[in-house]
Amino acid sequence: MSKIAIVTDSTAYIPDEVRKQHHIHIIPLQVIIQEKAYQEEVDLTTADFYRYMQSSEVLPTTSQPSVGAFMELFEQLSKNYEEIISIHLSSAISGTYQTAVTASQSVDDVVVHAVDSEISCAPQGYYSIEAAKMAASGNSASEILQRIEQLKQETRAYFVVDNLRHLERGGRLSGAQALVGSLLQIKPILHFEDKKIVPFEKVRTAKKALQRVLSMFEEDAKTKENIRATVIHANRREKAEAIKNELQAKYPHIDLDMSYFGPVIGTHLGEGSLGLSWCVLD
Ligand code: MYR
Repeated sequence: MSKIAIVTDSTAYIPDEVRKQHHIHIIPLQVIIQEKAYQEEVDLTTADFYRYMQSSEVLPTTSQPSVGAFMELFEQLSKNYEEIISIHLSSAISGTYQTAVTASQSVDDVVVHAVDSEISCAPQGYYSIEAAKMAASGNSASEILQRIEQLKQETRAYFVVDNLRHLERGGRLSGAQALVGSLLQIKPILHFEDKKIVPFEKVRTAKKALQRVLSMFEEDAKTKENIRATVIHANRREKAEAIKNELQAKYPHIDLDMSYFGPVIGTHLGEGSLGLSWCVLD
């Protein structure tokens, strides 16, 4: 067994079998529905969450894991590991990373390296899987942390929401003044800049927004050899599958995958959102 444990939070949406295969430990964030807190994908499935969103007027909110939950996990891992690398969603959209830092200062017998992924979802999952593979191959924590920093530089991620009101309501959209007055008429392409979610480009229709994201991807796909990409969807499996199949047929050399926006991220993006992330590996 490796001396380094890899922890990430539930918003990486790593499938169970992959998580087990790579011994990745997950700390769940929570969705609050009518004053009741649910740990996502522990006591609320993604399917049940979207069913709830379709049928209820009362919209959910979210919350980060508690310091106590982090401490309990870190203490448990300290029995079998010397170090922990704990990788979390961007610190500008959630207090999860900061909570991991706080908990890390209160546990003995194990060195915890908290990492701000500066993003979330599939890219965060990818960093965690890479970290777990490296840990299993005997790499040191500093080698793994360095690799994550490199992967951050190599990652592109763009997403388009069906309706901006969820991001607005949750206060997770920065630079929204650029969109004032046109919130309902446009489908902005969003991305992360300096850890925050900001509009990348204003586009009139969802179709055009998606075309623009695909064309940015294709610029890399046509010229770069080693690319790993993920189509991400908020309860739009068929559309995501169609995009994935189309891209795979055009670019067979690319390692293409599909993932989803689960309950916590779905609360802030809303059903129907689509994203594409890719990493240009050297
Ligand atoms: C919390 O309550 O701490 C969780 C807040 C989560 C905010 C999520 C905002 C949307 C993130 C979109 C990620 C797209 C990655 C490709």
